[in-house]
Parts: sequence; C-alpha cells; structure tokens
Amino acid sequence: MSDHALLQSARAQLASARSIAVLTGAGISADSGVPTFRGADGLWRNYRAEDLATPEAFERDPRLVWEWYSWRREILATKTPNAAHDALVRMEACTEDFRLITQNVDGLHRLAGSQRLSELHGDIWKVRCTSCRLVIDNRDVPLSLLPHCHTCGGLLRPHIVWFGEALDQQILTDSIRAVESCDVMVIVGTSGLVYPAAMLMPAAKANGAFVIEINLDPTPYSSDVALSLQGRAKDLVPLLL
Ligand code: BV8
Ligand code: ZN
Repeated sequence: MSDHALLQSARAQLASARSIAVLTGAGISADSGVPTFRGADGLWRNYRAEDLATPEAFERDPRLVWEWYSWRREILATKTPNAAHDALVRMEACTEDFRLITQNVDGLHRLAGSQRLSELHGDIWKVRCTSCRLVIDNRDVPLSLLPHCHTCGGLLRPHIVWFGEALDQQILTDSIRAVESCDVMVIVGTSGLVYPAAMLMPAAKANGAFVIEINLDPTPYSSDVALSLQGRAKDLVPLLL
C-alpha cells in the first residue's frame, strides 16, 4: 500500500474508534530536541544510562546520579512540546475513551495538556524522599546536588522508575486495562525494548485492537502491527486526525 493509502486507512480506523490507547517513547520528544535513549545523539552514548538509572548507582554515588538528572533537566527546561504532543491532546479531546501511556519522564505530554495520561517510568520534575517516601514537585534547574527532605531530612531521589525497580502498580494496571479494551492502539517513537512497557502492544493485539506504529525506523513491533508508518512523529501524528 502507498504511504497515502496507509495513512488513509489509519485515519479511518481512528475516526471510527470509540476507545483509543496511545503508547509513546523517546522518539515523540526527539522532535522537541530531547535526546533519545538509543539514537545517534542518545543519552546512552554520552552517559551509560544503565550504569546511572539504577538504585545501585544511586546507593553507590548519589551525587553522580543527581548530576546526570540535573544535566537532563537543564536540557529539558529549554524544550517545548511539538506538533505530535499537541495532536495527541486533540485526539484525546475527541475520543470518548482515551488513555495516553508514556515511557518518557520529560513531562512534555503534561505540558502540552494531555489529561488522561499514565507516566509509566515516573517524572523527572518530581523527587521522592528515600526515608518518608514523600513525593514533591521540584523544578529546580540545576538541582542542588544531594537535596534533602524538609520533613524528615532524608535524602531525596528522582521520582523515576530505575532499571530493576517495579513500576507503580496502579499506573501499570490502568495502562494494561486501557490496551486490553481499546479498538485502536497507536505506538509512537519507541524501540520496544524495555519491559514491562513492551508487553502493552502484544496485549492490545490479543484483545483484537488495530495497532498502528509510527517510527523513524523499523522496530521489533513493525512486522507485528496492522499499520507501520515510517517517518517523524511531528509530521505523521497530526495527519492521523
Ligand atoms: C522491572 C527511567 C522488575 C530512567 C527507564 C531482559 C529481558 C526482559 C527484561 C529485562 C531484561 N533484563 C532486564 C530487564 C528488565 C528491564 C528491561 O526491560 N531492560 C531492557 C533494557 C532489556 N526492565 C526493568 O528493569 C523495569 N523494571 O522489570 O522490574 C521488578 C518487578 C517487581 C519487583 C521488582 C522488580 C523498569 C524499566 C524502567 C526503566 N526506566 N527510564 C530514566 O529515564 O532516567 S526506561 C528508558 O527506556 C526510558 O524511560 C525510555 O522511555 C525507555 C524506552 O526507550 P524508548 O522510549 O523506546 O527510547 P529509545 O531511544 O530506545 O527509542 C526511541 C525510538 O524513537 C527509536 O525506535 C527511534 O527510531 C524512534 N525515533 C527517534 N526519533 C524519532 C523517532 N520516531 C518518530 N519520530 C522521531 N523524530
Ligand atoms: Zn522525608
């Protein structure tokens, strides 16, 4: 099928969908200038994220981990949502049953105005006390290194799910429920490598959903989805409406 026909088919499926679930990854924020995890400009190239985004790394050297998050916040503080984030806000407004599930911690979907949003891996603009577990909004850029809780004096950590850590059970349950009941699932800008987020697409397919992928490159999902649209999220997502 030509790209135009693929797009027409995707639009038709979405126009008639009562329930839509969307899963996004770092690729949707790439068009806002935010480095992806595994791309050429990837965060993982300059900083071995698997060495930093773990509880062991924080235990061993909290200052280094805070420096990495502070550096990411400095990048993010200058970034704004792009046309793909904005198009998903419009899609939510005209869909009866909608859930946006993101692996991104950059806060750009929230900034764009998405409401029915599940942040699987947390939020870089929140911190959590390692003692009393209080979660606090904190937009300091740069972050004071080794910030401490005003309530109990405990060391604060990023409110982010690190590798080897369990996701928030409620957020995961809401996300699984959404993909198991949707008519159409749209997957934008993820390499589909990280679990349990990577299980959401097979779960949607098992429920009979029509799955559409938007990605710059082919991914492990591409051969399994109903429609795979290749291109930039900021160009393609708005065309789905
Ligand atoms: C858990 C927060 C258990 C950190 C992140 C072996 C097999 C299976 C699983 C595992 C395994 N070994 C280890 C595991 C488990 C592990 C895992 O999945 N590892 C992977 C690497 C194999 N998972 C975990 O540890 C999870 N926890 O399993 O806990 C447990 C259970 C109970 C009790 C205790 C423990 C926790 C996972 C969460 C990790 N945290 N982020 C931080 O951000 O600082 S994950 C990190 O990767 C980011 O959140 C990111 O969002 C996520 C996924 O990456 P992508 O978003 O896909 O980004 P990527 O760069 O990879 O791809 C970008 C895509 O966009 C590309 O496809 C590119 O082509 C495309 N693109 C680029 N530009 C554009 C574009 N597309 C469109 N337009 C463009 N312009
Ligand atoms: Zn505390």
